[in-house]
Amino acid sequence: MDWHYVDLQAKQWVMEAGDKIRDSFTETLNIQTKSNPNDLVTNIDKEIEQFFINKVRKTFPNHRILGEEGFGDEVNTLDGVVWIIDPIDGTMNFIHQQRNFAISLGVFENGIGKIGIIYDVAHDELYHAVTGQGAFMNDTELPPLNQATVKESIIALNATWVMENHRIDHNLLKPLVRDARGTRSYGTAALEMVFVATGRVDAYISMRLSPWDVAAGSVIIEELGGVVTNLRGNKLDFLSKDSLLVAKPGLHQTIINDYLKQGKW
Ligand code: 2AM
Ligand code: CA
Repeated sequence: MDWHYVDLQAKQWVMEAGDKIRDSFTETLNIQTKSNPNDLVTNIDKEIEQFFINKVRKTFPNHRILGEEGFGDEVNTLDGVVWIIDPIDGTMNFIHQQRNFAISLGVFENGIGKIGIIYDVAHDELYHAVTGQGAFMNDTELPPLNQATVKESIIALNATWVMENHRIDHNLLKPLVRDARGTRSYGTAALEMVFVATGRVDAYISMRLSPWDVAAGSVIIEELGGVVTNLRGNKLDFLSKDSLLVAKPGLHQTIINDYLKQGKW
């Protein structure tokens, strides 16, 4: 597989999709709900996913596509080449803020991440990596991630997880929130992963994300020496929903050993 060619195509399509999304800012959105009243989708999410699917199918007819809005293939294995696409990650932000959302596109071969592209449309910042060839923000290569301590870290996480909720004991993350230098919440998993990649935050935690939320980000983070697992420290399978812990290398180990193994959940 000529990954350089696949990467060039993918980036070109992502930039085109970004133009379409920016054009939509002046249009009236058609907003619908999915699994619950706060789980939103718009006509733009659907149109952008279909745009990618048409491009991939025409150019790489043997590749399969796993897309959030369900216009791709029914993907139950990662055999062969699979594109994992979230046309808009952070749809609630897209609707309410017209910023803090991203296009997220990962390409995997036999379960191994090969290409990760995340486009922060509102800031025109394209984060991209081909495995083994470095990770970049626009044309600037990102440096490898350094070690960090909890007390000097900013940790991205949603306040939901320290409120009573039906996924974890809400007391589990309290010591980590207390010991960290600060916490932040952006509402877009793809950009929160990219913020770990650039060092704007040191770790990102979520209790439940889908493959399209994390596929591209994991390629970029791992290229920089960061660590991507679920909260038990196990690798993700990119086929099912899972929890997520993304962090700088030593910090990841510390969070698992000193905080997450202590709690019952
Ligand atoms: P989305 O905007 O593509 O739905 C918000 O905290 C982050 O979690 C976003 O990346 C959002 O992706 C994702 N998210 C929101 N609801 C979700 C759900 N029910 N399952 C998995 N991920 C979700
Ligand atoms: Ca989405």
